[in-house]
Amino acid sequence: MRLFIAAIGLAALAWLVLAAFDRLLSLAQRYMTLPETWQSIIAIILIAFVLGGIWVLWWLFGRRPRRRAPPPIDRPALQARIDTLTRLGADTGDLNDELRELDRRRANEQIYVALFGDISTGKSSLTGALCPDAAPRTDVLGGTTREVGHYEGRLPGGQVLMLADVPGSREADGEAVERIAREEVLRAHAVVYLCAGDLSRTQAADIRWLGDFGKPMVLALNKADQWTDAERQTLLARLRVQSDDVADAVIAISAGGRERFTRHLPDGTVEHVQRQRRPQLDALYRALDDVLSPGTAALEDQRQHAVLAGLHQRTGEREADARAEQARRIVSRYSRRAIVGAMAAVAPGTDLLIQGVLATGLIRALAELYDVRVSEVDIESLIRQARLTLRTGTTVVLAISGNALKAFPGLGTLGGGVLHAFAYALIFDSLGTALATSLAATHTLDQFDTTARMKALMEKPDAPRLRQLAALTRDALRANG
Ligand SMILES: Nc1nc2c(ncn2[C@@H]2O[C@H](COP(=O)(O)OP(=O)(O)OP(=O)(O)O)[C@@H](O)[C@H]2O)c(=O)[nH]1
Ligand SMILES: [Mg+2]
Repeated sequence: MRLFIAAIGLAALAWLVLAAFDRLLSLAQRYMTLPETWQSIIAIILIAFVLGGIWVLWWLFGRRPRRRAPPPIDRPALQARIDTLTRLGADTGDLNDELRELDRRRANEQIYVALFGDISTGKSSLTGALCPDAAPRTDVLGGTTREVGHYEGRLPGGQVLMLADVPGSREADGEAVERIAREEVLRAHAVVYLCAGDLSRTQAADIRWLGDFGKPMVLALNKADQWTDAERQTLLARLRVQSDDVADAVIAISAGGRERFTRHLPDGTVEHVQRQRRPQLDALYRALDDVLSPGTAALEDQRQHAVLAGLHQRTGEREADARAEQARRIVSRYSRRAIVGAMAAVAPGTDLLIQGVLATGLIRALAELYDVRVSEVDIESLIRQARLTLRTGTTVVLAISGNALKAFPGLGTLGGGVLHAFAYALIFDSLGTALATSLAATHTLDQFDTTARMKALMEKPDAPRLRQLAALTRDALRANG
């Protein structure tokens, strides 16, 4: 049957192709019979159509750098999430400041261009070259710029720009300044990414990061005076490949910078001289003209998009932190109950069995915190799995608890049963912490992932955690008498 349908389909297709061909032939024949002037007019129109089609295809697929625009972020929804975080006690001052800065820049209608790149690639030198009145500090030492500086510059065509000179990336221990730099880069309408040779893996990742935010971007190979023409061309070709065609333009420039040399004078004395290298920025002027050509309104839309996408990420991180903090409180509350429960048991056995009611409460509370729906059956099977895990680890848990008692002598004085109380604290804390991290990572109740994490936490607790559990056990026991 399928063969039959396929045969009919093929026959219909062949008939259509033949008919189209026949039509084309008859059109061609009629064309040949037309007077010469008509023939020329039709030929010109046809050629114009073909050229127009090629141009549209090139415009659609050829020229555009390969970039994905981030998904649009709903600002009122984002604001609501930030407000919820504020109510939960999280520090959201910087998130609100970012929104205010977004509005402030929209109102002042200035075009911002950020200079971004690794330390010592010449960002401050380029700022100095583009804004002759500004004098940002530059030095051969990496990490010279420590904060964002704004300088007004003007392109040869007359366009006024606000340049942002930001601290360089990849300085040892420079995560904090690097974050400041990235946040500033997202606030700009366009970015000039500076490098001084082949891209390292981290530099290529920076460029992809910019591309993911849809940033208009020029990749500039600086210090081009250090290379011959041929070397420069080879480097530029390699940069295009390494940057995965994400940049709007890949160019070579010379920001200038200072050069130091020694001069031997006729009287035999030696002089150390510093002078400014001549900047070569024509390619940059052309690339910036091109990148900024969509105009203020279009660039501003893109900018807002990127800032909101960045804020969405930061808010998400803050939400994850706030949840983790709440999860810690829940786990601590249940571990405390487990300690009290252990002491209340008439004769605590050596078989450490997870206390079903408490474990159910803990699992429910954490699942609710992470918005994961769980059924009775899910909870039952997680507890069963946790008990199985525990059975093989009982001796280890008791040994660890025994050692912890010796390490925290205050506990030993609290009398019998403390060993079990501490063991319960370790078990509940391991189960709760494991479940919270598993829920955060997988967004489902995965009993195998949870119990694998639980086993690791139970059998290899680190010293600060043991200390904290010892304190919890001591306080719970003292409070209960
Ligand atoms: N040969 C050459 N050297 C340059 C050029 N531009 C800058 N330099 C030198 O590169 C060094 C670093 O320049 P900076 O402008 O301080 O670099 P930066 O990117 O601002 O550095 P950080 O602020 O530390 O991130 C200085 O010694 C400059 O003189 C250039 O076009 N050619
Ligand atoms: Mg600098």
